Amino acid sequence: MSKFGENFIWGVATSAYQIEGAFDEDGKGLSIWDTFSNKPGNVMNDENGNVACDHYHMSSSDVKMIADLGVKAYRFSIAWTRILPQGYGEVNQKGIDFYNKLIDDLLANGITPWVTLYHWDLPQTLQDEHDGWLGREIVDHFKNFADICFAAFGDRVKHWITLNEPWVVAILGYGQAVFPPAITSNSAPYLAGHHLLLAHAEAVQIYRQKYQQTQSGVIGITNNCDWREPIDDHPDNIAAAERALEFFLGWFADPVYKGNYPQSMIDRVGDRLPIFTVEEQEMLKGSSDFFGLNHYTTMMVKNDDHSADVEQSVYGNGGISEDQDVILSVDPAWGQTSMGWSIVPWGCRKLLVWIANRYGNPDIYITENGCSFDAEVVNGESADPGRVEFLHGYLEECANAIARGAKLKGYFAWSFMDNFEWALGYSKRFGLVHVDFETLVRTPKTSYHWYRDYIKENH
Ligand code: PNW
Repeated sequence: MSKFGENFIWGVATSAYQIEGAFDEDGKGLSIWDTFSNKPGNVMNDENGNVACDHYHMSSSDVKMIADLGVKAYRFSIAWTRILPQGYGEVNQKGIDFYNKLIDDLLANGITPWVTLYHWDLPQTLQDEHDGWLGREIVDHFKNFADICFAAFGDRVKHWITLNEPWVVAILGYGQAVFPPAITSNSAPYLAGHHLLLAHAEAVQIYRQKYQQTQSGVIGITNNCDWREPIDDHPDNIAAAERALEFFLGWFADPVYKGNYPQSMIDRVGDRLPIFTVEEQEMLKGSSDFFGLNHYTTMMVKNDDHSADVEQSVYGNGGISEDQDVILSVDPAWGQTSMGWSIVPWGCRKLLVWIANRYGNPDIYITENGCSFDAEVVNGESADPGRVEFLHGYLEECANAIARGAKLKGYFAWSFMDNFEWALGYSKRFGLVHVDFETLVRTPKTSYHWYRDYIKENH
């Protein structure tokens, strides 16, 4: 038997805004990412997702390339504004048609769709009318959108992910102003996060009440988390690393598995952290059929005793660091991707084991893991040895986590193809497939061939 166990699910992942393009076609409304990226100064080189990979027009051939890769699962997201141009109101049939065709194409090719309902592209109308995720109203709007998707696609879609990375939405959108709605605050992230959690729970509740019995699918949430390694074995630093994980993953996973925020957050954030009612706690607890995890990197943690003035990097530093009293750093010996994220495969193993221990050994799916590296296309070949090494290292540590008892059941490489990397535009390439953004020609990279062989060997 393979070291990944029987029926391990091999996949690749993408998201709507990052690949689809056709931003205003066939009745689609504008999302906060359309608006944000079309304003100068927000995205590197003023790039946007107006065309992106033009997947909207090329989905049939993209599905063929996914099938040729040998994966049996494909994770993509539905653009809320294709289905409901304003976020609510009348359904746009052309949007439904697009995803119907994609789903049918996938199934015809033996690929199981894993569908994310929210990968950051909030309808601009809801942003304007309710302050986005700061308004409690978004919870009901999301529930309504989810309901429509279950009804339209649930006869064929059996794997649902409500939200992608609420931590990123809250911190980068409402704390550090890197993503829309570009707010800088040390309290807004906690309010946005609170509504994100409630929206997730409401969507799950409606799925379970109206659809799960007849459609027999599963539903969960995907959270992102880095590993946090204590810088040494001083008890203060060990405690600080644990706290950093609680502020990162515990923030969103504790409510889903235990019904409330981690005590460390309740104690430290104080009245900036909203409180769940007893009914909300009940609704949240157990609201995920599996543990979705996006994992990219590792940082070291030292307890911040405020003896020194430490300058911390902003993007992706692990949240609001003053609430955590942690000082993050990286080991200069670690390799780095072109994103500047450290390559630390053993961090992935430690995180998987940490999740298994903290959350009662749930089924875990890595719904994203990967790296950005540049690749040159020479004679129709695109070489990316760094990505091969990265994926190999991380997958071997996934197997090690399984050997230690973690129930990792599947792995989705991020990403199927190069795409719009949010505020960094097209400058970062995460794909197994190279995309020439001038011609939109796709070329498999070395990593594509490597992943195909690796899956075959470990089946
Ligand atoms: C994830 N951080 O984003 C997203 O789910 C993808 O859409 C994205 O392309 C991919 O990872 C690579 O960035 C993240 O700051 C963005 O820790 C930022 C962070 C983590 C994940």
